[in-house]
Formats: sequence, structure tokens, C-alpha cells
Amino acid sequence: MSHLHGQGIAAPPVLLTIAGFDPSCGAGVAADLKTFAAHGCYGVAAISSLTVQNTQGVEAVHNTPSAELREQLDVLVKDCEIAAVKVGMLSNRGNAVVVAEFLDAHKFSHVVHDPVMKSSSGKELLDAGGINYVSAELLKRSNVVTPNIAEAEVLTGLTIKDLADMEAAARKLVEMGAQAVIVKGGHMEKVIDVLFDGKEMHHLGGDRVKSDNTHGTGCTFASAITAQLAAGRSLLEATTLAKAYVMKAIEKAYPVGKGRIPLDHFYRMKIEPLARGTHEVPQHGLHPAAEPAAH
Ligand code: PXL
Repeated sequence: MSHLHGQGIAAPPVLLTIAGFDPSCGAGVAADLKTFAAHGCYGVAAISSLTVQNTQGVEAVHNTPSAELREQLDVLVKDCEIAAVKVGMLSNRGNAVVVAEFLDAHKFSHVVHDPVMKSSSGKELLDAGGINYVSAELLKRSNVVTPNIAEAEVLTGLTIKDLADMEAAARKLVEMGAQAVIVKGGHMEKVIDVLFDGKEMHHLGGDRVKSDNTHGTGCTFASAITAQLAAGRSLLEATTLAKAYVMKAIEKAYPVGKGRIPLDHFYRMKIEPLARGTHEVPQHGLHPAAEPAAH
């Protein structure tokens, strides 16, 4: 190790995502890593599945063998201090078991689980055994679970038609072991998310956004919550900020491919064009005239 190793630079929180890889990089680990970076965190990733997809849909799914997922997790955890974990697509029961064992062995401060079951195009991303295992074993190992309506229905066995049903599902998921639940209402008539922390029920409102720019919205939302929790925010604050980030990233999305447009995770880095008649001041060190005088 060099004596210059990390000299003088404080490391940002390291966040781990356990999820699938989407080659079009709109969803899965790529969305998670971009979201972590946009929140000033360093992201590491263990891949549970190699999906074959573009913005138009998922064509195939090649799940990572469980032993290989375990190897990825072990190599990371013996090297860096992980501030929070985001769990996404798990692919099957075997990989869900590996994740449960990993969470038990390391007791992380924050575990955010987006219980992904299907792609928007309908491809299965978690098998039936995996769904049972998530219900019975993974909910109770998560600080926050973020199902959409369909996922909340599968996990609880309830039918969800309105806000009252969303609340009932959130209560049931807490009874089933989750510490807190956000049932996402993105597919309902009114775009309201329901957040239940075991004590209080909150409704988080939002405007319906252009519906096509939504590739990776769920992954991004859960990852933004993970980053905000790692920064020390309360769950309500973290969720409110994550929702605002996702809505803006959808609004600023630009067309990549022919299908559902991925979000712009880095919209905050875009500099507004200068107003007419204003002149940019040369940045220190970027312009010969801006060189500091010699001492
Ligand atoms: O949005 C669900 C999702 C999560 N993770 C991966 C995906 C998808 C949807 O296609 O491919 C890897």
C-alpha cells in the first residue's frame, strides 16, 4: 500500500447495491450506482442476474449462481465499510437466501429492499420460491421495503384498489416483519405513495409525470432513499427527498433507445446556459490569466 493511500481525502459513505444488471443501464445496478454517485456516495455492486434487455424490454435473464453472488458479497465486505445496503432484483430463492445470510452476518445500519418481481414488459425477475422467501425471511431483515401496487398485492395477498387498500397492505407488511414500508402509487389514478413506519401513516403526494421516461424509476427511488438514510436523514425526510429527485430526473430524461426512456440521474450537473450579455469569469487555474501570482 502506498504511503499516499487516501491521503487527506475523507471517503464518502460506501453504499452497496445487490441487484440485476441491465445492459441499457436504465434500471438495476447501473441506475443504483448513478443514483449513489449523484448523492455524493461511492457505490459498490454485487450482481444477482445478468438481464438481456434494452429500453424496449427484457429478452432474457441469466441468473448468477448463488455461490458466485456470495463470492461477490464476501470480497466487498472484507474490504470496505458499508454504510447502507440496497437490495433490488434477487432472481430466485437461492440468491435471496444468500442475501439473508449476508445481512445476518453483518448487521448493516440501513437495508432498503425494493422487492422487484417483474419487469415492466412482464418478464419474471423473481421466481415463486423467491417470492415466498422474501415474504417469510427478507421482509424482517429490511429497514424499509418499497413495493409497487402489484408487488404489495403478491406479498400480502390483498387486492389494492385505492388509498385505503394501500394503507392496509402497508400495515400488513409491517405485521409480516418489515420495519417500514412505502407502497408506491405510481400506477394508481392518484400518484400518492403511502409510508408506514409501524406507528404513523404518511401520504406523499406528487404530480403524474410523463409516463414514458420511467425506465428504472423504482431502482432509482430505493437507491436515493438508501443514500439519504446513509446521510443521517429520517425515513420521512429521505423518502420525500428521494421522490423529488426521481420526479426531476424523469422530467429531465433525454431519449436513449426506442423504448422507455431512462432517467437523467445527473440532471443536477447540467449548467443552465448563460443569459445573453453575461460573460463567464475564467475559473481559477483554467485560464492563463487566472494563474495565481508567484510568491
Ligand atoms: O424495474 C425493475 C427492474 C429491476 N432490476 C432490473 C431490471 C428491472 C426491470 O427490467 O431489469 C435488473
